[in-house]
Amino acid sequence: MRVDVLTLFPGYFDGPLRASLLGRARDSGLLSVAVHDLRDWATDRHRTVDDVPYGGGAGMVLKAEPFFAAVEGLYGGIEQRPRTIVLTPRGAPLAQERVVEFAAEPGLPLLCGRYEGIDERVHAALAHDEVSIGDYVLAGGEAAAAVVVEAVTRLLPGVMGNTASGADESFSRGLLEYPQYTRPAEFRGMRVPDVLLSGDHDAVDRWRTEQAEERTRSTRPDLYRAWSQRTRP
Ligand code: JDQ
Repeated sequence: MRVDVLTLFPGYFDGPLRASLLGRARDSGLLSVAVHDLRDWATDRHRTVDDVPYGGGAGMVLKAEPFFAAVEGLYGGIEQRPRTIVLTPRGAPLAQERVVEFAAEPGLPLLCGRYEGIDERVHAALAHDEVSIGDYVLAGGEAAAAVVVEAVTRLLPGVMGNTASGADESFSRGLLEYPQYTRPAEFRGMRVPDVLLSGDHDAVDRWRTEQAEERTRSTRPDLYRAWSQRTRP
C-alpha cells in the first residue's frame, strides 16, 4: 500500500514512521509512506497556504489551491486519486470496519489540516472519507493521520508476525478483549486466575468470554447493546 500524507508539518511523522511496526512494514516494502509538505504546492513568493476566513472570525483557514495542486501533481488528476481521507473533528469516528476497508485500497491520500481547518471545497471535491479519531480536539490532522496509518498497516498481509488478519480481535468480535497474563503466576501478591493454569481449555474459553462480556458491559454499554442484539443463525 502506498500512503501519501499532505501536511504543513512533515517532520511530525519522522518518529512514528520509523518505530516498530511501521518501520518494519516500510523496510519490507509492504508499506510505502511519502510525507509531503503542503507548502511545496504554494505558488507565491511566501509559499502561502492559509488565509483569513470569509465571513470573519478568529484564526486562519487552509487554502484549497495547494491541496488540489498536490492531488493533481501526485496522481495526474483529481479523477485518478485513490480513496482520499481528510482528518477532521467533524468526520465519522474511525472504527475497525473502516480500517479494514482502507487496508484493501491500493493507495491512501491523507489530508491534514491545521488552524481552523481546511477550505470546504477540499472536503467537498477531494474527500471520499472524513475521519475523526474521537470526540476531542487536536491541533491538526497529523496525529489522526498517524493513527490511521498504524491501524491500517497492521492489517496489511504479511505485516504482523503470525496472528495475521487481526480478525480475531475485540472489534471484529464485538466485545472488548479479556484480561491477559504471563509469568510469573504470582507477582507482588497478585495471582493469575486459577482457571488459566488449569489446562482445561473449555473452562478457559468460558472464563474469557465472561470477562470480555463483563468488561464490555461496564465500560462500553454502546458496544454491549450492539453485541447483545447481534443476529445469530
Ligand atoms: C484538524 C480544529 C476545527 C479545532 C485543524 C485541523 N478527532 C480529531 N480531533 N481533532 C481533529 C481530529 C482535528 C483534525 C484536523 C484539526 C483537528 N484542527 C483543529 C479544527 C475546530 C477546532
